[in-house]
Amino acid sequence: MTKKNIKEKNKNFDFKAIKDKTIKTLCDVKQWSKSYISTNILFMTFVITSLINAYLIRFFTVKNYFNVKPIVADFAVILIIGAFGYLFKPKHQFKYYFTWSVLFVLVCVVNSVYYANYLSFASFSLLKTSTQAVGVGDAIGSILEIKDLCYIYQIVAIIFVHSFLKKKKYYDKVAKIEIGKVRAVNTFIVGIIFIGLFISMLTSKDISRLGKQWNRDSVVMEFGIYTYQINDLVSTLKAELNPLFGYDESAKEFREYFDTKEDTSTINKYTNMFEGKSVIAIHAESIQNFVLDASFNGIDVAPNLKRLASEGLYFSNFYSQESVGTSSDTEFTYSSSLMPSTSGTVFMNYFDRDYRTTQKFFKEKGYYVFSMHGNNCSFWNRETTHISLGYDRFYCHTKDYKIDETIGLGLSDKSFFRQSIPIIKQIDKENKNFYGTMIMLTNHTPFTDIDEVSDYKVTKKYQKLNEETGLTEEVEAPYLEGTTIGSYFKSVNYADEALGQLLEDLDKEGILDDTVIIIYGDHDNKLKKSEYNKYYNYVPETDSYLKKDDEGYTNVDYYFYELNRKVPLIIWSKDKKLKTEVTEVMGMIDVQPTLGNMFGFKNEYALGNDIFSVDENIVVFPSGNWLTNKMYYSQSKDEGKLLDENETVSLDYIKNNNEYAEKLIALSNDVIIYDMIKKHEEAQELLSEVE
Ligand code: GP9
Ligand code: MN
Repeated sequence: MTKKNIKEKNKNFDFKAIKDKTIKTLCDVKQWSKSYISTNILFMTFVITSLINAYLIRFFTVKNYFNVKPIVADFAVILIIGAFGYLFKPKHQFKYYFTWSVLFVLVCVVNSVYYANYLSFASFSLLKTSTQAVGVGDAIGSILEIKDLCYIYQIVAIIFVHSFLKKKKYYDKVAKIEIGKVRAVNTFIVGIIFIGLFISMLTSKDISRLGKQWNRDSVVMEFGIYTYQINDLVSTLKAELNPLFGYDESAKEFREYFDTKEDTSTINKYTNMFEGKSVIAIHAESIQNFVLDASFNGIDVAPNLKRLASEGLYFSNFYSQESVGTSSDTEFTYSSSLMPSTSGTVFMNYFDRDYRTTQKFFKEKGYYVFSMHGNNCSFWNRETTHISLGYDRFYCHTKDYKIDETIGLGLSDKSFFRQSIPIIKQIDKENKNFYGTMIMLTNHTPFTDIDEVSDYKVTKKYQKLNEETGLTEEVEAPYLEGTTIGSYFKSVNYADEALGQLLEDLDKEGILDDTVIIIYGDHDNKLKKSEYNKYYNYVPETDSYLKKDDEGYTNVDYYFYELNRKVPLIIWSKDKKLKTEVTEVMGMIDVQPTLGNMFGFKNEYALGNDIFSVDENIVVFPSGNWLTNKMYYSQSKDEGKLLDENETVSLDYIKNNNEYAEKLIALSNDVIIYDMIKKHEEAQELLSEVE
């Protein structure tokens, strides 16, 4: 045999052996898979349906269809939870998987509804606010969509599969071969392997976001819905326990920040301008800024707001910084110059802390400080929190008002204002000065009741050629009639009329002569992008909408939507017509320092700025996103939009602002959780006593 032949033979031999081995392995795998599948049907139904639902919820909300990370994370969580099902006898496993299916479906449905209404994911911390759930219940109910319920098929599927298996005596057969503990351990180990794989895909930013949990969208985008919800449960429990841990480190950061903080406040032309004047601050529910420019057939949506804005100080680039606490977060941020808390809400969870509020400063000046609201006194825990914020009295609901006209969530704004006049008159008589907050209610989502009381039309009239007569005539296209955004405009128009009436009545009583009016929109209207598309892209001639490539098309994309969420802030007084528009970007957190400058008080623990003392301001949102006069930056997307595309910013600019945003949120949260202001003051006092 030649050398060549031997080589040839060896080669043939090796190849055959490998081939046989491969075929055998494949057969084994096939056999094993067949037997695995036929004896794990219920478990697999649970895994597959849970996985599909986890994908669906992201599909309908954050829309990151092609990201593998959340799929791996969801799969790992499902496997680990599913593994424990094997610890039950086969015939009892259904109860286990059924219970988890119901829980998972609940997570998906609740988050789907919550996202549709609040563009964020639900939090266990809000369970504490169960009274609020009742309050906004009708709002949510009317916006429930089919897609919110599609997840329920999982429960149907698991029941169906179970009854089928029962009929086929499947559980008895499996009981004979299944060693539950082994399957549980094996499945658990596979779950852990997937967790390992998932962790290897994570960036340090992802991990820090999971820890902080304030960027809910990006947690769901990267970690999937189940990890998000489990993590949320942990951080909600932590919120209860937080004050017990981590104080020293946070106190150090707090001291460092305030010790090195440079005082940017200046004496400017607004300093002490309104010292000694009374104040009525109007919390304008869901009033967004763009309504000031809106009109239908030549009739303004909000003529009163427009007039006040043109006569007074009008902040036209002003943003709310609310989180899950919506109205209550705005009340807090407005009053304290702190950000909302990152878990739970200040009004429900951290109301008993010592905050340096505008209300307390006015009280120190001898003002009578009160608040008024037509809705339930306990909503957002206001009855308690308002007192701890420094109000002397909270006039609310049936305690102080006759619920004689109901629109949407409760007492109509017109009736609320009408009934408030005699109360304010009395306060004005009994006190030299007062500071009052009036919380409006009618313009609250879903705006559906308004059609019954409003005759404001959201149609579009246009000229059309009558081909028979050859003359042009006016035709009315339906435009926004019957749409949610149409109802919103009607509702804003109603709220604006109510405001106009209030000011007229206050004037008649002589109260406006010595009172400054502050109006702020508390947050955006929570409408979907598709509603804005109806507003911006309507074609009356064809009763249809412009398409992407059509001339004049407005693309309501992510950035358009976010930038459009701004709300009005107006400071107006009858005798001082300031007629000034302030275009610098400004957040709710900046209101207290700005008012402080005008009314003569200063909160040394404020995290915002007097807008007249800064050259370039930054608005940080609770999501970690931020806005300057140059750009809007989304931390969850890790990208931003330049407001003027001809300008540029450096990478350092973005990095520094990202860091600032994270620092601000964390610091503010520490102040809230650890009652830092009180503790710091106590420590200072002790120190001065020792000295
Ligand atoms: C309820 C009202 C609305 O009293 O302030 O609260 P919101 O749902 O906007 O937080
Ligand atoms: Mn609100």
